[in-house]
Amino acid sequence: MTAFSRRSFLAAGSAAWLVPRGFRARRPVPSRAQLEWQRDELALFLHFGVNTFSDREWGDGKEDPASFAPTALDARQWARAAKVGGFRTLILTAKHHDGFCLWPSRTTRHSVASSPWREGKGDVVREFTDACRAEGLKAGLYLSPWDRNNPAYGDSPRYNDLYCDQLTELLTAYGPIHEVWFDGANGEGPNGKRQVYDWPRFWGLVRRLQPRAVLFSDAGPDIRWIGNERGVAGDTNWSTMDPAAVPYPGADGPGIIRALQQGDPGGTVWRPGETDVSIRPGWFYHPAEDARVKTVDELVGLYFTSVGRNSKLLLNVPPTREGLLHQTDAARLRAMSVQLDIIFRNDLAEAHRVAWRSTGPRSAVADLDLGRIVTAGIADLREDIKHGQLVARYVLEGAEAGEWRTLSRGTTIGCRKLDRFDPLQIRRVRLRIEDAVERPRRVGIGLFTAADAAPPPGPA
Ligand code: FUL
Repeated sequence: MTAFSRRSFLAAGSAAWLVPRGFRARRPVPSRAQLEWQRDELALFLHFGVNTFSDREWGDGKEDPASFAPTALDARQWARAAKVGGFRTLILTAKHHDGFCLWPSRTTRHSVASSPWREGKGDVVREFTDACRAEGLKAGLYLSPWDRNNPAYGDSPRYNDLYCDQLTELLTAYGPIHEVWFDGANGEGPNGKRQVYDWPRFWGLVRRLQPRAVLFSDAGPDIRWIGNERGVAGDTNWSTMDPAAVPYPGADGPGIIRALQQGDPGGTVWRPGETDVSIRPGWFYHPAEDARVKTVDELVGLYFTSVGRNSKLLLNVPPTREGLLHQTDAARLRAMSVQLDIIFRNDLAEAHRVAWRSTGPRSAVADLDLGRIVTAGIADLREDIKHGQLVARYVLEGAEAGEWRTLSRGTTIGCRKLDRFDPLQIRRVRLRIEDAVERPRRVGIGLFTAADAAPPPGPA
C-alpha cells in the first residue's frame, strides 16, 4: 500500500480530478477597498520626525526626544495643500526606523511625550487624523517595523508583541485608517540578532481592527510596492500577482523587482502597485534641498508614469522644522493640479459612440468617428477593472482621411493607461486589442490635445 502524505498528494497535482470539466477559475477582481484606493489616484506621503531636526534620512535611534521641536506645526495646512493638489489620502510616518513615535505611545518613552513640543502633551497623529477628517480626506499611517531605538528589537517574540501594541494604539484611537503602510526594512537589533517579523500576525491584527483599510507592503496583501522609488511603474503593469513571487516584505532575489514592476497576467491575487516617490531628493525635509523640489513638468511626468500606468501615485512632501509644508512644495502641488486640469479639461472623444466588435476569442476592435478633425496628443484608455484586468496588447491608430497611422501601442491598460504621442490631426480613431487574457471587455477611450498643456499661472 502506498502511503500518501498531504504534501505528495498536492505535489502530484492530483487535485486536478476534483475540478469539474469546463470549469474555469474566475480571474481575480479588486475588493471594494482596492477599487476605491486606485480610483483615488493620488496620495500624499509625509515623512516627519526626529530626522527632520537632525537633517538625516535614517536616524540611529539615539536622538534626543527634546530635538523634536516644530515651531508652528499645522496639520490643517498639510491637508489643505493636499486637497488643493487633488490628493485624497495622506499617509504619515507615525514611526520611522529611528523608533521615535509621533504619538504618546504607552509602549515607549521615545515619543512626543518626552519632547518640549506642546509641553509634552502633543500628539501629531491626532492632529494629523483630525486635519484629514476636517478636510474630507482619508488618513493612512506608516509604522516602521525596523526600530533602532527599542531595546526589544531583535528579541523577536518580545518585539513583535510590542509592535502589535503600537499598531493597536494607532488603529483603535484615531478613527478610520484607510491605508496601513509597511516597509520591509529589517536591520540588526541592538543585541546583534535579526528580528523575525510575524507578518501574518501584523496583517491579521490590522484586518481585525480596521477591516476596511488596505494593507501595503512589498508582499501586499492588498497593495504591492511598485519596485522602485523613482516614480515609475512598469510599462507592462498587471494588478494581478503570483503571491509566491514576493513571499514577504523586504524579500530579495532574482525576479522580485520585475514581479513588483510588472505583476503577472496569470496571478491568482489582485494586488495593484503603488508608486512612491519624493518631491525632493530625500524623504525627510532638508533645508539644503529647497532648490531641488521637482518641477511641475516633472510632477506631471510622474502622474503619467504612475497613474497613467495602472498604478497610484504616493507623492512624498515632507514637513519642515516649522511643521509646515514648505511654500515651494505647496505651490508645486497646486500648480501640478492646475496643469493636470488643463491637460484633461476637454476630452475630444467624449460623447462619441464607439463601435466595438469582437474579432476573436481574445481580440477586439473599437472604432470611433470624432465627426471633425482634431489635434490629439494624449490617449486615456481605461478598462473597467471591477471585472478584472484583461488587455495584454493593443495598438491605437488614427486617420484624418484615408490612411491609418499608429498613435501609440502598448501591453497592459488596467485602470488607466495614458499615452503621449506626437500630436496628429485625426478624425477617426481605432483601438485594436490584439491580445487579452480572456475575451476583452469594452475599453474607455479618451483623447486630449497635448498642446493645451500651457504652463500654469502663478508661482511654480
Ligand atoms: C524605505 C525607507 O527606508 C525610507 O526611509 C522611506 O521611508 C521609504 C518610503 O521606505 O523603506
